[in-house]
Amino acid sequence: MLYSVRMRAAQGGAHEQGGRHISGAERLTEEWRTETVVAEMVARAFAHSRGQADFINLTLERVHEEEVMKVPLLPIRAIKVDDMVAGRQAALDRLLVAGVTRAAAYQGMERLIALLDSIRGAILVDASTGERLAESLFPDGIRVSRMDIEDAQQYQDLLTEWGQGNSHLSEALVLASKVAAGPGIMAELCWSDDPEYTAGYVATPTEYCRITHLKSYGSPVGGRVFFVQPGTNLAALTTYLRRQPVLVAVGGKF
Ligand code: WAQ
Ligand code: MG
Repeated sequence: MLYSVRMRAAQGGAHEQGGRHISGAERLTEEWRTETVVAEMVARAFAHSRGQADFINLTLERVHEEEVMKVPLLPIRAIKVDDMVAGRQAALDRLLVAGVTRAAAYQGMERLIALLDSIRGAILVDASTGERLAESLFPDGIRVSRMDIEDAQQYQDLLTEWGQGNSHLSEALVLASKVAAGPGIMAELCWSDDPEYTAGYVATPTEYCRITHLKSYGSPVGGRVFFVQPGTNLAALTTYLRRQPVLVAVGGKF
């Protein structure tokens, strides 16, 4: 039996009361592991480099196996750059290759750069115009949840083989694999909100392109932008992102 376990932590009160977002996490885990997963999440919320949380929301929900969809793990491409400027240029190039227009790629990136502080969820943007979508429904962005890796041991072995042991990458790659399989997603742009973590990525339905510098060291502002094909059914897409249980399979064929 599977449980969806979700955590969001804030400082200065709950998110919905104007608290500052500190951290979040989401897992889809076997029932027998839920206590361990909850303990890990609480520890993470209390010891985050963005600050001390004073509000933590934990949600546990049973998920029926027959609702679970499987999607493939995206392969990783690594791009090493010397600094943030080169990294952002590389990211724009990848977005164009993915079919996002130049205007939308710039505007999407500008929306992340313009954030004064990190918000909880991802910003949806039209991949043709750069216009923000579904903002009134989701002013704090869309929080993707109910996803996990199917086989944690196999995944860990694979990441070790690739020389990529860190938890930022392992979590981001699972999230990006779910997002990339979403109906109407053309690309995702992300960089971390952890001050000491400058890496980010552009993901498309065919690859996760990891870029070593997408923001300056010390900045607590990160975020995600999802570029959406014009004409996409937004209700179907946001429901998929927020609610569809997804297990990401290593090396699967779908
Ligand atoms: N759904 C939607 N948006 C999210 C979610 C989610 N589940 N989790 C985080 N975000 C948004 C939110 O605005 C965060 O402030 C922002 O993304 C960054 O989240 O080495 O660490 O968890 O290849 O800080 C990418 C590079 C690391 C990894 C990403 O993101 C690598 C990272 P963070
Ligand atoms: Mg973070």
